[in-house]
Amino acid sequence: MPAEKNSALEVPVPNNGGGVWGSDVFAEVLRGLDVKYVALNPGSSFRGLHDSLVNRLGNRDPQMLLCLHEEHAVAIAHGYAKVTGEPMAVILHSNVGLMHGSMAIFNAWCDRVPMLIYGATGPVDAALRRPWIDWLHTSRDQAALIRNYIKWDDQPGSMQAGIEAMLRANVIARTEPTGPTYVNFDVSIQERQHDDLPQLPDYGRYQPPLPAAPSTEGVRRAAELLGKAKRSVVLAGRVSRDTADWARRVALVEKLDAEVLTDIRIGASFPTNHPAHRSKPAFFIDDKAGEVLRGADVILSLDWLDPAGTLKLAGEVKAKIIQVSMDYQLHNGWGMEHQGLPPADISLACSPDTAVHAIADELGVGEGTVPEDLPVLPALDAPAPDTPLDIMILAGALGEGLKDECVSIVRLPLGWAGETWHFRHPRDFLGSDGGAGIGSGPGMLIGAALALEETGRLPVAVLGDGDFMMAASAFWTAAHYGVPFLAVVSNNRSFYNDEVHQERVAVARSRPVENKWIGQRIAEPDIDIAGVARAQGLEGMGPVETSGDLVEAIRKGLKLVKEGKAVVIDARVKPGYNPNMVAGLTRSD
Ligand SMILES: Cc1ncc(C[n+]2csc(CCOP(=O)(O)OP(=O)(O)O)c2C)c(N)n1
Ligand SMILES: [Mg+2]
Repeated sequence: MPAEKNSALEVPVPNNGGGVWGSDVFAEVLRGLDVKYVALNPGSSFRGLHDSLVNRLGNRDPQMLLCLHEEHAVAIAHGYAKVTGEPMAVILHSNVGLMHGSMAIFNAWCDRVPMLIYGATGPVDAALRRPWIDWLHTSRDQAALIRNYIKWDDQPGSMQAGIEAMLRANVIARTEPTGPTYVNFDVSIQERQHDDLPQLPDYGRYQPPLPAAPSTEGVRRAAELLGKAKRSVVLAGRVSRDTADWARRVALVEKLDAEVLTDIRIGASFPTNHPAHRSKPAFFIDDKAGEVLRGADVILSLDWLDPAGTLKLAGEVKAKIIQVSMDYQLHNGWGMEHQGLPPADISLACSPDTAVHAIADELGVGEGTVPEDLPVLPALDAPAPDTPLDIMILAGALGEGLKDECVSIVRLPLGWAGETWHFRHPRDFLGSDGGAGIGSGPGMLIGAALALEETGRLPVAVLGDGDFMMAASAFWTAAHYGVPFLAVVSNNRSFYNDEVHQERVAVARSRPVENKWIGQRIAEPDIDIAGVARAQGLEGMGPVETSGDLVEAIRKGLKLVKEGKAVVIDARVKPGYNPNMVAGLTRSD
């Protein structure tokens, strides 16, 4: 668990009294749940809880992370959970803060990360409401705003009920498949005084269940099918960040002599430089991956993000399919993030790594070799220094600039070509935003960077300029709390994804493709990305326009990151996506 951030910061003067208040109890429970940080933007609906965190707990365990927008607070918790697998707490002010946070909650939900979201409402008892503002910020069934994309919510009616709600929300958020939960505290319950602190729970007795085991019969049949297969394919999907799980996965693949596909929307799941790895991690499978799937006789889907969509893209696939996933438990009829319904000849209802261990045990596969923390391995040579930047040249320059460094790639932009870089460890790459809600990159980078500090890895992100600007005010939190990272903004001065779409529409309608940039290009004036960073206390560098200048900026930036600084480099790139992404985005079926 990462240590507290900047221990000299935001230390309250000692408080030795003031009685016991409802929110003091909730703050104590938060500490009891072993939550290290609570990301928030303030609001009067939780002024009681805010006071308790500062004056009862002394702003430690958990420590507050002040954010300039609720969307950033949630994104920070999201990034943190992607590294640790642990939930961070977030507090959102009444209905308005919840509305601000909601897109980021959707991203976290789609990405299946645990998160403890707390909220507050004006007094449920109308007689207690202050004129005007308490009425504005009280909604009936506030959680209805987000209920379709969280696992559980409650609005407890008393302090005692609040304790139970917090315990239950914690268990549910951490139970696989993990996800966000929401507890909404009535301001009056927070601000009610009590004679004594109640008996606090024995937290060890309110833990998530042990991992569900797959059916013995299912594992036996899966092992038999895989053991006999002539050409098996493993779809390495939403697996854990655990190195022992990674080792066993690789060992199983080697024993089966299987082929493996990985996905750039989720974190590193298999060594991409392994001889069994096929094609490249991508948003949409390409022809090569399709060929692999069409040639398979057995496919093992390890909670692959979209097996039905992948099969559709591949064409005629004859293989028997073993589907490992518990994701169906979260499918609720509102969102379609469950994707198409895949066929399955054997279905194992457990986490993908539990299945891997069980199948490996059945086949007598050893533990495998735990991966090491290694320096980056780009798959491109360094480009000539005077080459103008595009997304491919940027990848080559990044590799050169980060040479010999052990980093975690926290985020890659939409146009990234998966073949340009290798991942050899679960922390080499953390994947994407889950819900494709733009404006999550900065917050998720900060949360991941916070969690990565103890790993010795340097957090590195390549962010789209649109993503960067939508959430630019997230960065102040990194400067304030001293969270180091290197962010390279792949600045094509456009919401380029949508230029791709306008081009498709123009072609289909025989209209001028030359107009695709209108309403998309972020130019005239060009944004001073480095200035936006500097204005908030970060180190801002650039703009750079060539490979050589980017390599130099990265090297300078790395020195600063190692001194604890958050660094942003503005890399001006020619607009463009890799062809596979363009094809996937613009398909009509
Ligand atoms: C909240 C939200 N608004 C709009 C979109 C539509 N959208 C998808 S990608 C994209 C462009 C993102 O721009 P940038 O981060 O600069 O990436 P680029 O495509 O230019 O590489 C937009 C606007 C979205 N997915 N989410
Ligand atoms: Mg852009």
